[in-house]
Amino acid sequence: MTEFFKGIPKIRYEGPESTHEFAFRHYNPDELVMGKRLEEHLRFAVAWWHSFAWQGGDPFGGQTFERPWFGDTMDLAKLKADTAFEMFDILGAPFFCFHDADIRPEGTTFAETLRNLDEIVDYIEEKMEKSSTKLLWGTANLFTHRRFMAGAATNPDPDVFAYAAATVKSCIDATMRLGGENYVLWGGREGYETLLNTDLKAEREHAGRFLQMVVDYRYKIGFEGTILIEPKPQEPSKHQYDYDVATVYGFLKDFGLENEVKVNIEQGHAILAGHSFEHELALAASLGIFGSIDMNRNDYQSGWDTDQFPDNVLETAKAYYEILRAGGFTTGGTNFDAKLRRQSLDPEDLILGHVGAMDVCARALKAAAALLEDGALEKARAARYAGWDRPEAKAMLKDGTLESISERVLAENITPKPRSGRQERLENLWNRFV
Ligand code: XUL
Ligand code: CO
Repeated sequence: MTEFFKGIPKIRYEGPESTHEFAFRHYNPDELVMGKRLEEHLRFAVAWWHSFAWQGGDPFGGQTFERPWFGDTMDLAKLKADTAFEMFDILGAPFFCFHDADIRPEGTTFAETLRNLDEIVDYIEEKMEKSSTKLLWGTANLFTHRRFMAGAATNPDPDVFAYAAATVKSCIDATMRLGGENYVLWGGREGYETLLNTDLKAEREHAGRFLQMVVDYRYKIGFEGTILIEPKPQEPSKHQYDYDVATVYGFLKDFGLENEVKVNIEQGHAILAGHSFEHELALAASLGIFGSIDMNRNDYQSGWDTDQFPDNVLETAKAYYEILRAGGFTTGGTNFDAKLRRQSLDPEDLILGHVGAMDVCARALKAAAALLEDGALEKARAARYAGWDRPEAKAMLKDGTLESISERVLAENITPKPRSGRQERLENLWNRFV
């Protein structure tokens, strides 16, 4: 045992009346919701980067956190892993997620970096044998090091493309060894700072070819997890190619990958793209590419990707409603891509940030399930489209032409009668369930 979380108890469900800080009030992993345990619905994951690697910096100031594992040696990387697994245990977290750079120090050569990764993956593998926490997904950090400043797969320099491909290969290998259920690609620097120096067509084609190689490799080694792209419109790039779900879908279609790759949708990224989280989820589900979520919240005033823990039950409930309507998670889950505020220095803050977020998600999922089971919203939605069940409406879609439809409109003197969309009534309905 490390000393880091000393004195912090294992978090247990105590019910909504509990006033104990270190307890769940709403997240009871064993509670049955729509016939499934809450833990299996939500599939919570802790993000290694925000919880253990991030040092508290912001654009105006550096490190605020002091952690005993900060530093670049393998021993410290192991101490970090020890502490991480202690936190997973305290929270009862079923999953975690990582980037290569979160778990191992960078070597002076690529070969040394690979050796470091291998050694820490061995170490994590041993820890996982004694733990019930599994790997939701792994990914490669292709954005922090200066070699990636102009992109990874979309870099003008083919040597960087090669370095990125070799890195992703090592990270898929690591993810597979640790039994990961998904592999994520987030292209933070796959975009541009200025169009003035950018060959947009070439960069997009290189990114498509790169993704085809990822999919080929996954079949080659028999990795059974889901490959996920995580859309984000900008930040750190001025413009990112994986802008939002619709853009990613167009990109996948273009490269013949729409049945191979799904999306990992992040609340804060949806907001940055000018969408709601539920919009991105509903669209992905309707396109058949919904995979997983990164749960957090952005500050609506600052306009940055602030990656805060979620605290808004209604907003979160609307998201889980779309997820449940789509049939729930399969390989995906709820990854807390969320970090402490830079003044939250204490080990307790790290635990309580997650406890609160897990409770918010549990409340939200239960409200969403109750509304879905009640059926009122789906009934109202179906009633709004009921006209499309009429034979002439079906025939119009099937073999209609502009001429045949025009003849029918004249012959039957069709005069549409506007009907209320009933938005306020449906909004009031949500209030009954949250
Ligand atoms: C960045 C972000 C990443 C990805 C993984 O905004 O969300 O942490 O989730 O690379
Ligand atoms: Co994310």
